[in-house]
Amino acid sequence: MDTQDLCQIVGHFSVRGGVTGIRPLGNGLINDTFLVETDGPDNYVLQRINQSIFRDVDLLQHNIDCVTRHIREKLVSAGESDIERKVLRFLPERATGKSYWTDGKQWWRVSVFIRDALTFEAVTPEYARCAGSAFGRFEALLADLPDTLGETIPDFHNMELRSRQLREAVAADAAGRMADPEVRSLVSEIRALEEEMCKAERMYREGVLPKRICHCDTKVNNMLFDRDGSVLCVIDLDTVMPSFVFSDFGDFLRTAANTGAEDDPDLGKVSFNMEIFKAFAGGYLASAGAFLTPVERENLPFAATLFPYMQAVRFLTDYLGGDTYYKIQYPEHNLVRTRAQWKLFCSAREKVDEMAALI
Ligand code: GN1
Ligand code: MG
Repeated sequence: MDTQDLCQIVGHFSVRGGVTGIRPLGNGLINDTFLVETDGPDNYVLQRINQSIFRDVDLLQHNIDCVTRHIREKLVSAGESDIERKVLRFLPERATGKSYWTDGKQWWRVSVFIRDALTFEAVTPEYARCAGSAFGRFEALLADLPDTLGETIPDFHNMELRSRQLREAVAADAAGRMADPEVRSLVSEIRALEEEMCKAERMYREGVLPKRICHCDTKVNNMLFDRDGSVLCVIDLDTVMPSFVFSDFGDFLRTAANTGAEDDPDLGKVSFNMEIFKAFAGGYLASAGAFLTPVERENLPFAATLFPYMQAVRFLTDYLGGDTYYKIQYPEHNLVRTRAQWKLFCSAREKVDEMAALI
């Protein structure tokens, strides 16, 4: 797709000013994202929604419209300043007024690019504390959302489902990768802990663990920071849906507390950083502490292990299935990601007692 085509797509939305440039933005693994520069007052973010993953784009955009409207109203009634930098604004499509445009084959949306914001792949403890309090606040802001949100990916963070998908991928062995002894040993190490790692779903069935509206993709690079370290805005709202609070707590730490990269080929660099845990948990408990139940609170260390575990399961499932879900840069990428997430999980698991003491 060239700049001219992208320009035409942008033309379906009511952008202000003329487009002066379009270039790829960020490194998300699912959607395609571009920065649209203009000679008008704002720049924009153009995204192609991955419709093989988000099957119901109407529902997806309905969720996003509800969430952004609700947060905006709350910020206005709290008398906040600089609101345009604190919540995303999606542009209406000119003909339909909807927040997306489709030609029936591809789905696109445009939001206003938030100025002077910083993104990170790794954070300092100080930024982690701010992020913790931002996520607690995000969940608190959405606690009284009047609209019903659908699950844009049903059972997205359901560990029982993810385990079943791994078992199915092992049985099907679609890409013939089970022949590799390393893969077989990863599968058996992962599966040995399956029961233990599916405890949230059991607690939910027993009625002792609630679902709340969560973000469900709290990777550190889904947050926009201001220069002073405070979190301006939480982005990437595709997966906002009812889930356990473990989702947001665990997925942030999975990325931020990793001393290496998500896909680090050097496992020596990967470990779970307790300084980040301490700062993030401190910030989170300061803003979410009031609504968390004792069961939620005491399982936060479990959440810190659950997400590297779940991500290892998801990357390995995709590897076994022939790399159909996550974008990859080289053939073994999903295996390298699996190894790194597994290493991170093992490191976090060694530290759960220490985490519990801090909580
Ligand atoms: C995907 O879109 P992105 O890159 O922020 C994925 C997350 C994974 C993450 C792993 C819809 O997030 O669940 O944790 O990759 N999103 C979806 O990096 O599957
Ligand atoms: Mg993202």
